[in-house]
Amino acid sequence: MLHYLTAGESHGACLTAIIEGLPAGIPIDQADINRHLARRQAGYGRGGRMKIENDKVIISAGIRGGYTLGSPITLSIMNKDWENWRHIMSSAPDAQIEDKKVTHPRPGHADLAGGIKYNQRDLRSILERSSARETAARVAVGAVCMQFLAAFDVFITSHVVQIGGIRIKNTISDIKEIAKLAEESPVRCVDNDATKKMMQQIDLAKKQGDSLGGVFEVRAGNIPIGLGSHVHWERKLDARLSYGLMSIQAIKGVEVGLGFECAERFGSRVHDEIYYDFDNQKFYHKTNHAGGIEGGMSNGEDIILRAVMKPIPTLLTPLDSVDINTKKTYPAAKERSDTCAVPAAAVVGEAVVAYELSCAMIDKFGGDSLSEMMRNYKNYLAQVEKY
Ligand code: EPS
Repeated sequence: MLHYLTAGESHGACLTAIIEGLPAGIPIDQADINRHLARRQAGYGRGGRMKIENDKVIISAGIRGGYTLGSPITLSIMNKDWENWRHIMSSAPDAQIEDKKVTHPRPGHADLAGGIKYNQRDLRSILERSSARETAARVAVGAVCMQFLAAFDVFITSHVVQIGGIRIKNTISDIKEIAKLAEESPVRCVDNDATKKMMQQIDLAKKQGDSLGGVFEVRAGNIPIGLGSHVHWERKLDARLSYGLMSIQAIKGVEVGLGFECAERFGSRVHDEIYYDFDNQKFYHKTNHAGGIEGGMSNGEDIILRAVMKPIPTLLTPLDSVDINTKKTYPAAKERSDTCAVPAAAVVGEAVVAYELSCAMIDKFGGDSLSEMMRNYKNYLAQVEKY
């Protein structure tokens, strides 16, 4: 079973992730992990923090000579901003925790519920961990998972389909084309006109001390038929992918394929008709409204998932809140933050999808080494071909 854990506070010394359960023999390219970390830092609408950080991974366990050992993999990312915060965030008893103390919880953030639940009177002790800074660790984990999946030619990408009221009109079906165009846009949007309008909306939100959310789409291609299972709720691939996406900070909803649009259509315009390609001896669907998943299992088409991110709760023109000590009304705490982080969230979305697909691949073809898994995988493909 594959599993990972992350640790680290937003302004603490570093973020750490431990991945357990990947097979031995996966080639790991550290530069490629750093490439994904840089992609997550980018995106129009990010705030001052990203000018401070330059996320780079440190690998301290589980990889030798460029290959996984099958043992737990430890990844760390240092927080450069730690230098400015060490007196406040230090683990030593003399930490100056009174500096930057937060007592006015931000509506929409974890501050109030977390403060009450963990019985903390400085809400910084909550917000430091609930911060989306943690997603840097998840992207490092996802980048390792992507390198594992690349051995099976699985390809994952993402693009932004909506920011505020601006939504792209036309969709592109070619996954590699989506990847190329998204990478060229400051907001990861494949439509040039929408890109400009999204950037204008972000400028407007920034000017008003406000924030903006949006919708991103993650796609995964070359997925073998039969990942996940119909037999039990917790093995359903769409359920597992949705769980992963919903666990990203600020994500409020997930769609698979047509998603909520299914409600508007007759069944005949929702379900994807099945055909057989005699030349290549394989089943296929002409449409992909199901987003590559039927009955909780991959059906061989591209997996298409969308997630909605709410606007970031830290507002420079703050909403009303209450001081947790005096109980009087005050403006919510103001923290330096991002105006819009939907393009970054899309990169995090790729990472969690890579992790969930890696889990499903290991469940189905699992072995202690990549070569053992590859034998299982190829045997299965031969079985599928004969079906
Ligand atoms: C975040 C607030 C901002 C973001 C941060 C998430 O950080 P700071 O409070 O240091 O300005 O930049 O995101 C990151 C640091 C990151 O790496 O994504 C928050 O409150 O969630």
